[in-house]
Amino acid sequence: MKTYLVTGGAGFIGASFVKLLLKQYTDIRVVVLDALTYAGNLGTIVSDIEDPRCEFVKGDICDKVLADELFVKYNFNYVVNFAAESHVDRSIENPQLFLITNILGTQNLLDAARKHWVTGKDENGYPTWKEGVKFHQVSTDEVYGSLGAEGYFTETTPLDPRSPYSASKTSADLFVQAYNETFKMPVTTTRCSNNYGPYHFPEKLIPLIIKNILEGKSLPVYGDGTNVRDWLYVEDHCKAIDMVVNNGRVGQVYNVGGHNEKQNIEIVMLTISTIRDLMTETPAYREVLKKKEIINGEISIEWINENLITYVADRLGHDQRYAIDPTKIKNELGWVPETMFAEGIVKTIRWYLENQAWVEEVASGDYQKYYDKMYSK
Ligand code: NAD
Ligand code: TDX
Repeated sequence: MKTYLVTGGAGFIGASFVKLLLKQYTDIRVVVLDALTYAGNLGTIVSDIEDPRCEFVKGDICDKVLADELFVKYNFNYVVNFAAESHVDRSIENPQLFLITNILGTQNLLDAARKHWVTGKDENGYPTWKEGVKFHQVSTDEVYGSLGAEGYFTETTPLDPRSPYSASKTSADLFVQAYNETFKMPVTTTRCSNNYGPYHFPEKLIPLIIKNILEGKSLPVYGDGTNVRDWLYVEDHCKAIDMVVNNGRVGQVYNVGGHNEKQNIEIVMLTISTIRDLMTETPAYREVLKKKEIINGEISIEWINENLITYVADRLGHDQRYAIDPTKIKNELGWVPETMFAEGIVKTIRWYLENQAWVEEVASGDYQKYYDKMYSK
């Protein structure tokens, strides 16, 4: 039986990974360590932690004593580190928190793993490691910086982070590589493009646009809306991580992306048209609209159109374009994205229309203060 420590497993991607593990493997134990910050929500994994194979621990990845206790108690085979402060806009408001969680937190986990996984020394003085253990770091394409109109990020593209968020993720990646070089620690890293799908916190572009449409609010597009992101359905990302944890070569970085580049303005337009299509096809979905205009006895959706779009001040240091070349993971491990964007966006929007209770729960409290502060500028 393999025991996984999944940090940040109550967040968007970590939760999807926990669900994938429990679905895919019977003989498994999953320990979720999550501090339940504003971005973490137990409601996302409530059915998973009821499973006897899964345990939830509320705690901080920076907590040395806790990390030690967990390694002693559970004897992990794998650490998969999702826990992070993940929002670029928040990193512009409060960079220090990103250094603490993303860099110090990762280094604390690396040290706990080193303490518990090292078995001795080889003839050159390097640590020797327990059989089959691995530390996997979940990273991002943002470490490579920003592209012009052409080209793709490969694993050998020089690191060039430009936001406090990406600088902190890059530093964490470098620590992971340094532990591999210095201590021969068995590590792998994945660098993925923008994810979308269910349980995505509504401060990120796609869920924010969906939420605002349902509330009849304007749709804030930063700058001129031409910035390009490379979108990948969250389950495809998790499948890639699972493949790399199991079969990725130690010490290697794998880029993960689905060749699905879109300008932000296209994403916003597509979200508008998909919501309209779904509400035309299934009029019952109109019930979730907070803005209910009744025309001829029917809830109208005529007002859901591009007039809702508002161009707002650009993000400081806004990266223009991200695009991933996933050749390495495809050739070495056979990973390919399975959910095309046209299908994934419909699945995602349907999920939001059917899970408004989740949105309302995560968006209560601090979220409203954050939204008012960010979008009143
Ligand atoms: P998220 O913000 O939705 O979730 C982060 C989770 O980490 C939350 O559950 C939060 O409570 C937890 N957390 C935060 N600080 C913690 C701490 N100190 N100790 C323990 N838990 C803590 O983020 P996400 O979008 O799911 O991203 C997960 C990982 O994937 C991150 O490392 C991120 O950098 C990376 N990533 C994200 C994307 C994307 O598009 N969202 C793309 C590529 C890589
Ligand atoms: O209101 C908005 N309006 C807007 O135009 C928001 C929230 C975003 N945007 C733009 C900024 C970006 O160009 O949309 C694009 C996507 O923005 P985010 O959803 O904030 O994602 P991004 O900054 O690209 O970062 C995401 O992908 C890489 C994740 O949040 C990171 O954790 C991941 O590493």
